[in-house]
Amino acid sequence: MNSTAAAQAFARRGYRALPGFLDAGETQLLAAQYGHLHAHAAGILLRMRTASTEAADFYRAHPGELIVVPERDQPLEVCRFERIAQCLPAFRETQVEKIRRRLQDLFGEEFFLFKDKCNLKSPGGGAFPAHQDIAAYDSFGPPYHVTAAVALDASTLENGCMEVAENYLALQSDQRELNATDYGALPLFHHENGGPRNGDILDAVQDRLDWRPIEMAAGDVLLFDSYLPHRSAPNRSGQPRRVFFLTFNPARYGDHYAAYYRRKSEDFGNPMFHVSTPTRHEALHQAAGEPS
Ligand SMILES: O=C(O)CCC(=O)C(=O)O
Repeated sequence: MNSTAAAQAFARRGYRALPGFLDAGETQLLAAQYGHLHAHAAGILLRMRTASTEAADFYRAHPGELIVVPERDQPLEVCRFERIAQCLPAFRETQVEKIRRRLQDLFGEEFFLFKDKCNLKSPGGGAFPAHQDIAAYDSFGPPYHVTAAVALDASTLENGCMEVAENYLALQSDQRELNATDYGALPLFHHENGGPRNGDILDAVQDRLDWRPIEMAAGDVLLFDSYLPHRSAPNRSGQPRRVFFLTFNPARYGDHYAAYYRRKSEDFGNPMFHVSTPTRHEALHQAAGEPS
Protein backbone atom coordinates (compact mmCIF):
# COMPACT_ATOMS: atom_id res chain seq x y z
CA MET A 1 0.00 0.00 0.00
CA ASN A 2 1.26 3.46 -0.86
CA SER A 3 -0.69 5.73 1.46
CA THR A 4 -0.27 9.50 1.22
CA ALA A 5 0.58 11.71 4.19
CA ALA A 6 -2.89 13.25 3.76
CA ALA A 7 -4.49 9.80 4.06
CA GLN A 8 -2.52 9.08 7.25
CA ALA A 9 -3.55 12.46 8.67
CA PHE A 10 -7.20 11.75 7.78
CA ALA A 11 -7.12 8.36 9.52
CA ARG A 12 -5.55 9.89 12.66
CA ARG A 13 -8.67 12.02 13.06
CA GLY A 14 -11.28 9.86 11.32
CA TYR A 15 -13.01 12.73 9.56
CA ARG A 16 -12.52 15.81 7.45
CA ALA A 17 -14.94 18.56 6.46
CA LEU A 18 -15.04 19.70 2.83
CA PRO A 19 -17.07 22.94 2.91
CA GLY A 20 -18.56 24.02 -0.41
CA PHE A 21 -17.65 20.72 -2.08
CA LEU A 22 -20.64 21.06 -4.43
CA ASP A 23 -21.17 24.42 -6.11
CA ALA A 24 -24.66 25.93 -6.47
CA GLY A 25 -25.27 24.24 -9.83
CA GLU A 26 -24.15 20.84 -8.54
CA THR A 27 -26.33 21.23 -5.44
CA GLN A 28 -29.30 22.04 -7.67
CA LEU A 29 -28.59 18.95 -9.73
CA LEU A 30 -28.49 16.88 -6.52
CA ALA A 31 -31.87 18.35 -5.53
CA ALA A 32 -33.33 17.39 -8.92
CA GLN A 33 -31.91 13.86 -8.57
CA TYR A 34 -33.38 13.69 -5.08
CA GLY A 35 -36.81 14.71 -6.46
CA HIS A 36 -36.70 11.91 -9.00
CA LEU A 37 -35.53 9.34 -6.43
CA HIS A 38 -38.04 10.39 -3.81
CA ALA A 39 -40.93 10.09 -6.28
CA HIS A 40 -39.70 6.63 -7.23
CA ALA A 41 -39.29 5.65 -3.55
CA ALA A 42 -42.79 6.85 -2.68
CA GLY A 43 -44.14 4.87 -5.67
CA ILE A 44 -42.49 1.70 -4.35
CA LEU A 45 -44.08 2.17 -0.92
CA LEU A 46 -47.46 2.65 -2.61
CA ARG A 47 -47.00 -0.51 -4.70
CA MET A 48 -46.16 -2.52 -1.57
CA ARG A 49 -49.12 -1.10 0.29
CA THR A 50 -51.59 -1.62 -2.59
CA ALA A 51 -50.48 -5.23 -3.03
CA SER A 52 -50.23 -5.82 0.76
CA THR A 53 -46.65 -7.02 0.18
CA GLU A 54 -44.00 -7.13 2.90
CA ALA A 55 -40.71 -5.42 2.00
CA ALA A 56 -38.78 -8.72 2.27
CA ASP A 57 -41.11 -10.35 -0.31
CA PHE A 58 -41.05 -7.26 -2.54
CA TYR A 59 -37.24 -7.21 -2.73
CA ARG A 60 -36.96 -10.95 -3.34
CA ALA A 61 -39.28 -10.40 -6.32
CA HIS A 62 -37.57 -7.14 -7.47
CA PRO A 63 -33.88 -7.65 -6.65
CA GLY A 64 -32.62 -4.61 -8.61
CA GLU A 65 -35.04 -2.03 -7.19
CA LEU A 66 -34.30 1.05 -5.12
CA ILE A 67 -34.42 -0.04 -1.46
CA VAL A 68 -36.88 2.05 0.51
CA VAL A 69 -37.42 2.09 4.26
CA PRO A 70 -40.67 3.76 5.36
CA GLU A 71 -41.25 5.67 8.56
CA ARG A 72 -42.51 3.32 11.23
CA ASP A 73 -46.34 3.58 11.44
CA GLN A 74 -46.29 5.77 8.29
CA PRO A 75 -46.00 3.08 5.61
CA LEU A 76 -46.33 5.55 2.74
CA GLU A 77 -43.70 8.00 4.02
CA VAL A 78 -40.08 7.55 3.02
CA CYS A 79 -37.50 7.48 5.85
CA ARG A 80 -34.47 6.33 3.80
CA PHE A 81 -33.66 5.04 0.34
CA GLU A 82 -30.65 3.09 -0.88
CA ARG A 83 -28.91 1.59 -3.93
CA ILE A 84 -29.06 4.93 -5.65
CA ALA A 85 -26.17 4.60 -8.10
CA GLN A 86 -27.58 1.41 -9.55
CA CYS A 87 -31.05 2.89 -9.99
CA LEU A 88 -29.99 6.31 -11.29
CA PRO A 89 -26.91 6.11 -13.58
CA ALA A 90 -26.73 9.95 -13.75
CA PHE A 91 -26.13 9.99 -9.98
CA ARG A 92 -23.21 7.60 -10.40
CA GLU A 93 -21.75 9.70 -13.22
CA THR A 94 -21.97 12.97 -11.31
CA GLN A 95 -22.05 12.78 -7.49
CA VAL A 96 -20.37 9.38 -7.03
CA GLU A 97 -17.71 10.16 -9.61
CA LYS A 98 -16.84 13.53 -8.10
CA ILE A 99 -16.36 12.07 -4.63
CA ARG A 100 -14.49 9.02 -5.96
CA ARG A 101 -11.98 11.34 -7.66
CA ARG A 102 -11.56 13.39 -4.45
CA LEU A 103 -10.85 10.23 -2.44
CA GLN A 104 -8.38 9.08 -5.07
CA ASP A 105 -6.52 12.40 -4.75
CA LEU A 106 -6.56 12.27 -0.96
CA PHE A 107 -5.55 8.62 -0.55
CA GLY A 108 -3.42 8.13 -3.66
CA GLU A 109 -5.33 4.98 -4.60
CA GLU A 110 -8.54 3.91 -6.34
CA PHE A 111 -11.86 3.50 -4.51
CA PHE A 112 -15.06 1.59 -5.31
CA LEU A 113 -18.52 2.56 -4.16
CA PHE A 114 -19.57 0.13 -1.39
CA LYS A 115 -23.10 1.40 -0.66
CA ASP A 116 -25.16 4.57 -0.91
CA LYS A 117 -28.25 5.97 0.78
CA CYS A 118 -30.17 9.12 1.59
CA ASN A 119 -31.57 9.77 5.07
CA LEU A 120 -34.54 12.16 5.02
CA LYS A 121 -34.81 12.81 8.75
CA SER A 122 -38.31 14.29 8.51
CA PRO A 123 -39.53 16.87 11.07
CA GLY A 124 -39.65 14.99 14.37
CA GLY A 125 -37.54 12.28 12.71
CA GLY A 126 -35.23 9.97 14.44
CA ALA A 127 -32.03 10.26 16.35
CA PHE A 128 -29.21 7.98 15.30
CA PRO A 129 -27.65 6.46 18.41
CA ALA A 130 -23.86 6.42 18.73
CA HIS A 131 -22.35 3.73 16.53
CA GLN A 132 -19.38 2.84 14.36
CA ASP A 133 -20.20 1.81 10.79
CA ILE A 134 -17.52 -0.88 10.80
CA ALA A 135 -19.73 -2.90 13.18
CA ALA A 136 -22.37 -3.12 10.43
CA TYR A 137 -19.99 -3.56 7.47
CA ASP A 138 -17.51 -5.99 9.01
CA SER A 139 -18.88 -9.14 7.42
CA PHE A 140 -18.80 -7.88 3.84
CA GLY A 141 -15.07 -7.94 3.10
CA PRO A 142 -13.26 -4.60 3.13
CA PRO A 143 -11.69 -3.75 6.52
CA TYR A 144 -11.84 0.02 6.04
CA HIS A 145 -14.33 2.39 4.40
CA VAL A 146 -14.69 6.10 3.85
CA THR A 147 -18.15 7.70 3.73
CA ALA A 148 -18.99 11.07 2.22
CA ALA A 149 -22.00 12.69 3.93
CA VAL A 150 -23.33 15.13 1.32
CA ALA A 151 -25.72 17.74 2.70
CA LEU A 152 -28.71 18.57 0.50
CA ASP A 153 -30.18 20.77 3.27
CA ALA A 154 -28.30 22.81 5.83
CA SER A 155 -27.55 20.47 8.75
CA THR A 156 -27.89 22.30 12.06
CA LEU A 157 -28.09 21.71 15.80
CA GLU A 158 -31.86 22.18 15.52
CA ASN A 159 -32.45 19.63 12.77
CA GLY A 160 -30.07 16.98 14.08
CA CYS A 161 -26.70 17.44 12.42
CA MET A 162 -24.13 14.69 12.77
CA GLU A 163 -21.94 14.59 15.87
CA VAL A 164 -18.54 12.91 15.86
CA ALA A 165 -16.33 11.64 18.68
CA GLU A 166 -13.07 13.58 18.94
CA ASN A 167 -11.16 11.39 21.38
CA TYR A 168 -11.96 7.86 20.27
CA LEU A 169 -8.45 6.94 19.14
CA ALA A 170 -6.90 8.01 22.43
CA LEU A 171 -9.63 6.59 24.68
CA GLN A 172 -8.22 3.77 26.79
CA SER A 173 -10.91 1.21 27.48
CA ASP A 174 -11.16 -2.50 28.07
CA GLN A 175 -14.46 -2.30 26.19
CA ARG A 176 -12.87 -2.23 22.77
CA GLU A 177 -11.01 -4.46 20.34
CA LEU A 178 -8.17 -3.13 18.23
CA ASN A 179 -8.45 -4.00 14.53
CA ALA A 180 -5.29 -4.00 12.42
CA THR A 181 -5.80 -1.72 9.41
CA ASP A 182 -3.58 -0.01 6.85
CA TYR A 183 -3.82 3.03 9.14
CA GLY A 184 -2.67 1.30 12.30
CA ALA A 185 -4.74 -0.36 15.05
CA LEU A 186 -8.20 1.19 15.12
CA PRO A 187 -10.68 0.67 17.98
CA LEU A 188 -13.97 -1.15 17.60
CA PHE A 189 -15.90 -0.40 20.80
CA HIS A 190 -18.15 -2.97 22.39
CA HIS A 191 -21.73 -2.48 21.27
CA GLU A 192 -25.19 -3.92 21.70
CA ASN A 193 -25.77 -7.14 19.81
CA GLY A 194 -29.36 -7.77 18.73
CA GLY A 195 -32.49 -6.23 20.18
CA PRO A 196 -33.79 -2.70 19.61
CA ARG A 197 -30.37 -1.15 20.27
CA ASN A 198 -28.45 -3.43 17.89
CA GLY A 199 -25.13 -1.78 17.03
CA ASP A 200 -25.23 1.03 19.61
CA ILE A 201 -21.91 1.64 21.38
CA LEU A 202 -22.29 0.62 25.04
CA ASP A 203 -23.54 3.52 27.16
CA ALA A 204 -20.51 3.37 29.47
CA VAL A 205 -18.25 4.01 26.47
CA GLN A 206 -20.51 6.63 24.83
CA ASP A 207 -20.38 8.66 28.03
CA ARG A 208 -16.58 8.88 27.83
CA LEU A 209 -16.50 10.09 24.24
CA ASP A 210 -16.18 13.82 23.49
CA TRP A 211 -18.93 14.66 21.01
CA ARG A 212 -18.59 17.48 18.52
CA PRO A 213 -21.51 18.59 16.33
CA ILE A 214 -20.68 19.20 12.67
CA GLU A 215 -23.01 21.74 11.12
CA MET A 216 -23.07 21.84 7.33
CA ALA A 217 -24.46 24.10 4.60
CA ALA A 218 -26.16 22.59 1.56
CA GLY A 219 -23.41 21.32 -0.75
CA ASP A 220 -20.91 20.68 2.07
CA VAL A 221 -19.41 17.25 2.53
CA LEU A 222 -18.12 15.47 5.62
CA LEU A 223 -15.73 12.59 4.94
CA PHE A 224 -15.49 10.05 7.76
CA ASP A 225 -14.10 6.56 8.08
CA SER A 226 -15.93 3.47 9.27
CA TYR A 227 -14.25 3.57 12.71
CA LEU A 228 -15.38 7.08 13.64
CA PRO A 229 -18.09 6.93 16.35
CA HIS A 230 -20.95 9.19 15.28
CA ARG A 231 -24.54 9.94 16.19
CA SER A 232 -27.24 12.57 15.59
CA ALA A 233 -30.18 14.05 17.51
CA PRO A 234 -33.85 14.14 16.38
CA ASN A 235 -34.93 16.77 13.88
CA ARG A 236 -36.68 19.47 15.93
CA SER A 237 -37.25 21.80 12.98
CA GLY A 238 -40.23 21.96 10.64
CA GLN A 239 -38.28 20.82 7.54
CA PRO A 240 -36.57 17.58 6.53
CA ARG A 241 -32.80 17.29 6.96
CA ARG A 242 -31.73 15.39 3.84
CA VAL A 243 -28.21 13.99 3.68
CA PHE A 244 -26.80 11.51 1.16
CA PHE A 245 -24.23 9.01 2.47
CA LEU A 246 -21.88 7.53 -0.15
CA THR A 247 -19.61 4.84 1.29
CA PHE A 248 -16.47 3.70 -0.53
CA ASN A 249 -13.74 1.12 0.07
CA PRO A 250 -10.19 0.97 -1.31
CA ALA A 251 -10.40 -0.78 -4.70
CA ARG A 252 -7.72 -3.31 -3.72
CA TYR A 253 -10.36 -4.93 -1.45
CA GLY A 254 -12.67 -5.52 -4.41
CA ASP A 255 -15.99 -4.21 -5.70
CA HIS A 256 -18.72 -5.29 -3.25
CA TYR A 257 -21.61 -3.00 -4.25
CA ALA A 258 -23.60 -5.55 -6.27
CA ALA A 259 -23.00 -8.35 -3.76
CA TYR A 260 -23.97 -6.15 -0.79
CA TYR A 261 -27.29 -5.19 -2.35
CA ARG A 262 -27.93 -8.70 -3.66
CA ARG A 263 -27.66 -10.00 -0.07
CA LYS A 264 -29.83 -7.18 1.19
CA SER A 265 -32.53 -7.91 -1.40
CA GLU A 266 -32.48 -11.62 -0.59
CA ASP A 267 -32.47 -11.18 3.19
CA PHE A 268 -34.11 -7.81 3.80
CA GLY A 269 -35.34 -8.68 7.29
CA ASN A 270 -31.88 -9.60 8.63
CA PRO A 271 -31.00 -7.25 11.56
CA MET A 272 -27.50 -6.80 10.11
CA PHE A 273 -29.13 -4.55 7.49
CA HIS A 274 -31.11 -2.54 10.01
CA VAL A 275 -28.58 -1.05 12.38
CA SER A 276 -29.80 2.35 13.58
CA THR A 277 -32.60 3.24 11.19
CA PRO A 278 -34.68 5.53 13.36
CA THR A 279 -38.16 6.77 12.58
CA ARG A 280 -40.27 9.74 13.48
CA HIS A 281 -42.38 7.56 15.73
CA GLU A 282 -39.37 6.24 17.59
CA ALA A 283 -37.80 9.68 18.02
CA LEU A 284 -40.91 11.20 19.50
CA HIS A 285 -41.20 8.42 22.05
CA GLN A 286 -37.53 8.68 22.94
CA ALA A 287 -37.80 12.44 23.31
CA ALA A 288 -40.69 11.93 25.70
CA GLY A 289 -38.62 9.46 27.71
CA GLU A 290 -40.88 6.57 26.75
CA PRO A 291 -39.72 3.23 25.47
CA SER A 292 -40.03 3.07 21.67
O1 LIG B 1 -28.29 10.72 9.22
C1 LIG B 1 -27.60 10.84 10.26
O2 LIG B 1 -27.64 11.81 10.99
C2 LIG B 1 -26.65 9.74 10.67
C3 LIG B 1 -26.71 8.58 9.75
C4 LIG B 1 -25.99 7.37 10.19
O3 LIG B 1 -25.19 7.41 11.08
C5 LIG B 1 -26.27 6.12 9.52
O4 LIG B 1 -27.15 6.07 8.63
O5 LIG B 1 -25.60 5.12 9.88
